Amino acid sequence: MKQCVLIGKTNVGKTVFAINFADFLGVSKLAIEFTTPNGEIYERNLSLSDALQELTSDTPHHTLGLQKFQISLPGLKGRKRFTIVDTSGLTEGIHREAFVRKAMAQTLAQVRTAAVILHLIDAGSVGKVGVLEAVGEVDWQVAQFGGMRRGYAILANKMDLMGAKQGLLKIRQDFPGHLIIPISALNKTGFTEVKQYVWRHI
Ligand SMILES: Nc1nc2c(ncn2[C@@H]2O[C@H](COP(=O)(O)OP(=O)(O)O)[C@@H](O)[C@H]2O)c(=O)[nH]1
Ligand SMILES: [Mg+2]
Repeated sequence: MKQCVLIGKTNVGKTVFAINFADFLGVSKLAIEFTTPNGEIYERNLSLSDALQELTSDTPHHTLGLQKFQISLPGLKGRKRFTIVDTSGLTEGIHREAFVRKAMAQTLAQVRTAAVILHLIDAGSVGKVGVLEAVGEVDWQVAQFGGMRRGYAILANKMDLMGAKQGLLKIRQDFPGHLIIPISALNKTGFTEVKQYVWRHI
């Protein structure tokens, strides 16, 4: 099964995007396969609203390990099935907790085999705190790696926040040559374009 991997710094909205994108694609219940950083696997069924409540948070590193679920995407030429892989957030430098470091290594391992890599950047914070704090070395690294292959796009998230327009301009300046799709994971805007992009690469 082809995989669409969500990657990016912690708190940029990867998990909100995963759940709301599933909703947008017509999924009403999620069968989520969790893989802990230690490699243990278990499955849970969650409604979309329970998933949003339990799995997203404004404290960093709420998602540790991988959360995968299957999506069936309807298109003109039938359906395509693929797996969305929500990953733990990347941080700058070497994190002090071994468990978090393990989770990050696990995230990077997913990227190698992914058909689609969606790299989320928080455009709302870029406008607010300046690109240096919101976008880090780790984002440049991901973009450099992603730019060498097919199926890599940047999602400029939180476009509903004040200052996000300015943030988007800055992201466009700083990541030239990449496809950048502005979205609000919270309000489900920009999702049609993301869907078309995923469809083309799955
Ligand atoms: N305003 C706004 N907040 C968002 C958006 N997407 C996510 N958030 C918030 O950002 C925080 C982190 O979201 P989460 O999905 O857990 O981030 P993750 O660590 O990348 O998985 C939560 O408080 C979300 O409600 C968005 O599009 N707009
Ligand atoms: Mg998360």
